[in-house]
Amino acid sequence: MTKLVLYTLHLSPPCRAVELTAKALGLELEQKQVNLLSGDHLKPEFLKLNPQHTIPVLDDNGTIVTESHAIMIYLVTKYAKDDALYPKDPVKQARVNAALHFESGVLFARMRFVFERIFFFGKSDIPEDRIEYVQKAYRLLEDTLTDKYVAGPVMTVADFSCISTVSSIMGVVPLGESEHPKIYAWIERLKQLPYYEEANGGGGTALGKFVLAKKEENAKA
Ligand SMILES: N[C@@H](CCC(=O)N[C@@H](CS)C(=O)NCC(=O)O)C(=O)O
Repeated sequence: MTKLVLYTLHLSPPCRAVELTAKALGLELEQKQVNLLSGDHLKPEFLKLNPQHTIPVLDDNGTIVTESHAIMIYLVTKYAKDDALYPKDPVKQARVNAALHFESGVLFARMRFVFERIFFFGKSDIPEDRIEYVQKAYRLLEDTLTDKYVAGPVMTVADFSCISTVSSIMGVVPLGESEHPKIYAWIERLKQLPYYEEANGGGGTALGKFVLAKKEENAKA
């Protein structure tokens, strides 16, 4: 019997991307909560699992897999009935990989540049250049969405990755609907998934609200 344990925190976008993947595959995850604010990720027992002290981390019967993109690909490769979510075809796979790297190197990186300023540096402002940097990422995503999904006509793990971040940052850096119709249509498409709300919807909105509340708190301090 497979026992999959996920070290996670629902507020964290990459953790939600893995949750979406597990739901899509019908896999059950035993969740172990890692509270980043109280420093659980810096404790020796967690550092043994992931010396880079990031979540999510997957423990599959003793096999440790770190990093959300690697975990999603691992789960699909090992457990999926077909390769739809991460195609074996090299051309299709290259497009999915490109979208995954876009999430990691552009969307998530630019979100982090805003959020960590509030969380870890106690600031109460978001400089204009950081906002613009996120808005430029929105534009890149809008232009990338030439099909129904980020890597083509079929939904893949890259959609789970990108939506987990976009749904978190858009509550803090506004995403104009008239300028980004393709992003809004894509979000609506993903919202139709029966497991979307549980795996990502609430968490994305909650992270945005959490950041704004912390920003207010920092302003009063
Ligand atoms: N590229 C990584 C990013 C993971 C990441 O940065 N996770 C954040 C939470 S959203 C974290 O664990 N931060 C704690 C730290 O960096 O020490 C992934 O997709 O897994």
